[in-house]
Amino acid sequence: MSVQERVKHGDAADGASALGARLARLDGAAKVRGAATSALEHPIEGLAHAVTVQSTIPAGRVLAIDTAAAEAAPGVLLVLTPDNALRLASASSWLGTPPPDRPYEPLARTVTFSGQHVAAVVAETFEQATAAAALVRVTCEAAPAIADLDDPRAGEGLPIERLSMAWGDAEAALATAPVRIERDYTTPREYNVPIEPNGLIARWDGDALTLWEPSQWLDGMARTYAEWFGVPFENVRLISPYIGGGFGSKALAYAHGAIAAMAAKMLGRPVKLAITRAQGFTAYGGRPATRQTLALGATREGKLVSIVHRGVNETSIDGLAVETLGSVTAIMYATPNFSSRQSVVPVNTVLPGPLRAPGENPSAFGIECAIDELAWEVRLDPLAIRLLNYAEEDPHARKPWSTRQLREAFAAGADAFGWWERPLAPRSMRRGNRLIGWGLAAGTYPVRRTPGEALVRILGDGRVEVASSGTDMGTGTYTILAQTAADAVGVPVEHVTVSLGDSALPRAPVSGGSQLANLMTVAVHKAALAARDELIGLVINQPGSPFGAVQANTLVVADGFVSAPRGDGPRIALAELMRRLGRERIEALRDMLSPTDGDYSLHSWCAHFVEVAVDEDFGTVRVTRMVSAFDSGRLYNPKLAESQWKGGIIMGIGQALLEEGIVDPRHARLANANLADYLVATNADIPGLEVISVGVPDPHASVLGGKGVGELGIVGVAPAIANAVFHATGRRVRDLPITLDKLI
Ligand code: MCN
Ligand code: MOS
Repeated sequence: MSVQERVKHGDAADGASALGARLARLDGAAKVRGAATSALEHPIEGLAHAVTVQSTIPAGRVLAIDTAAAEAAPGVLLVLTPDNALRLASASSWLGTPPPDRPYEPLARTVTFSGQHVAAVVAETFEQATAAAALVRVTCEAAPAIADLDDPRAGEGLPIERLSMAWGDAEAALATAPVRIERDYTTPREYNVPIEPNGLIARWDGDALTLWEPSQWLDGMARTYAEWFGVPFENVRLISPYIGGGFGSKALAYAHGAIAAMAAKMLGRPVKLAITRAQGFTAYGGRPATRQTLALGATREGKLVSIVHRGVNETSIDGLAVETLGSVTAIMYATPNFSSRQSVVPVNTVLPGPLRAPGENPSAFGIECAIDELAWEVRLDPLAIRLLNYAEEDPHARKPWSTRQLREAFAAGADAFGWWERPLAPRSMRRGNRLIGWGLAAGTYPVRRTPGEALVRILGDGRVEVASSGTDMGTGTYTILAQTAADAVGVPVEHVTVSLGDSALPRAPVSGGSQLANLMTVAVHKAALAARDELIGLVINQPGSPFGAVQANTLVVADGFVSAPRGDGPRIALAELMRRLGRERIEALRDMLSPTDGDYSLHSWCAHFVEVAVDEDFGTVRVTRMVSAFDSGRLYNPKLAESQWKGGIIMGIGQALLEEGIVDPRHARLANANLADYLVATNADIPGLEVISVGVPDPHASVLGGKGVGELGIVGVAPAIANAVFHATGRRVRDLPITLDKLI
């Protein structure tokens, strides 16, 4: 269906396709018809296939690798081990910190986790490589391992001083507070399992490397490959126009990428390496397990006087992953005394990575459960205690909020849910043998900003092109950028072509931290206005111009035509003007910066209201109803923003009730590295979800008024469900997921 037809079918309100309209995804048809080619589907001539050999021990040394049998197996082209591997250089960190001056070894000699790549086999077919990989004999000397946070060898951990936050005297205020609670909350390892598994095709042409690899950050990943192989950045081209989700797992280049690119270089042939679903649990890390202790001190009326917070998360033995557990704790509620400290505990796992709302998500689980426990302690309604302790400014940064429509979110959510009917005491509602409970929790996510550019080009035929190395994970980037350019230039949205997902295009920041929409719309808006203004300037100044007598800034560009302000002059199509100018293109490249005035604390906010039904006999929990209200500022496309919020909520329901990486303490190995045993939410787990926008344009977050959307939805869902389960059953489950064994 063309955009025009979709508009007629009511996908876009009032035929509007401008920024803010409910335009359906422009890439939607290609995605559902299978026409959106995934990285690994690219038909590349002469492809060889790589399969890695993984360690079966969690810690120790590789003593010897016997490759003879594998080398003799049918179709085998190369068996890679640390001994014949190419020498690679270390790459800069995620934040661009220069690399240490030592080689990077994607095949490990020293094993630090079970599943680590220690060798790789490249063969003519995937089946031959898989069969030969099973013939590689690895001899190891095992060392004692630390399985997880509960391992007696784990120790107290390493403090992360830069995350310490304190004001007032939290310990003293806690000690004298009339009401005190102190509780521990834990979240297990959780994994990124997007529908499209990771993997890549790597091909060298001389010293130029082309990679077809799903990517949330083409620029950053291309830089990593360039540094590993010691070639200029321009020599690396990463191509990723469509990706089947990532949730944080596709922002960086991993060891398997280095292995595939190395094999391709050594063989002089393109190499494909597909990460299997099982390998998706060890080829990159998910959210680390976390433990938080929250002590709240309050008056008898429920007003906070102190919060003492301690958080710890797992990291890997030789890498640092920090899940910022105090991030929501420090800003959600007003308290005169506060202290938060964080530490990490190295365990034998792959380096944990980002998973939808890293930091904020588990942080909210702690504080949003704890405030609920305090509410019950002082017999106050959970919404009332949140309003009583509402933070009128950022309590940590001591700055005004740019916008904080959290009160509005509470009100709108409560009204739509019917919260006001809620009986205070737990176990007061039931339907047959099912106990009914209502819970709520708030969430937040910061507005982040990193640099980048976008290019907008008006073509000779009046069409408009947008180009950037940014990505669309299913979020809607293609669509909102077409809307932005159409608006700013003044053409119908179907005259705009958006090119994304190619590192050769102007550099974009990571599609992570819920920042891409705000940053890219600003850059495209600026570039589109610049290109349009240049066109108008040229038109007005052309000898014999029909608009020669008109003031440039009064000309109207709309629907692909330029006309005089009151419609009393000529009305000429962009294509015709370009022809008269003899121009094939007019283009502008602009950055993503929004001018800022004043110093504000920038965040998006939400409130989730949940009804659960808990089977009294079996302890099974079902979410039966949910209403969530969001402040993401101005929405660039409400249809897509709502879909993003719902996606986050669905993941949050899975997190609350199902998702749990189970570590076998004997082998420090994940026991459920597959989608049959690592459960994510399916349609049957999800009730009707009502989402409400209460945002107002935030001029400080972006000149276009938007705040983050993609990660916000998940934050606060798990505590809202835990709080509802308490209300249903009177049982407080502080360890996710809330499974039936914890309730019976
Ligand atoms: N949007 C809007 N109005 C705004 C802001 C955003 O309408 N003011 C809409 C747009 O359609 C935009 C989308 O929301 O494309 C997401 O925008 P934003 O919040 O800026 O997030 P990013 O574009 O940076 O996307 C990344 C974010 C993150 S960090 C994770 S994790 C995540 C998420 O988006 N992973 C996803 N959503 C996902 N959605 C899908 N389908 N798959 C993933 O892997
Ligand atoms: Mo999102 S976890 O920041 O990619």
